[in-house]
Amino acid sequence: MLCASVALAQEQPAPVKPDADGVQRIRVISGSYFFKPDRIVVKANVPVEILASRESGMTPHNLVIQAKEAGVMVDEDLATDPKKIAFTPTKAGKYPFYCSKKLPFMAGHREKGMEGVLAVVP
Ligand SMILES: [Cu+2]
Repeated sequence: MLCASVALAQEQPAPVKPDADGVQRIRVISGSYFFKPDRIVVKANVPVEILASRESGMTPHNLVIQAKEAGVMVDEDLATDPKKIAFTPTKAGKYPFYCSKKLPFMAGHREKGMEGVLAVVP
């Protein structure tokens, strides 16, 4: 029981602290082939702004979240200048985010590790 709760505590960091205007802001950096952080915890029904960018280089990356049930549909190409991605998740749950870029006959970026979890808590 103790072990289980310790494991759970490690797996579930505290939600992003909202700014004074009530928006949960988080900076996400992408690169070949990662997202940092790869785990984002936010509260449901509170506005979220992800400020997302990619490292310099030739490789294109994007940020995709397909969580229709939570009202979150994101598909944004990322640049070295941070891009603001705003949404308000309406339903608790764990939703994957990933990069959908892929060259023909190659493993996609998601398979190479460009994947994370958006955890929405009540
Ligand atoms: Cu990518």
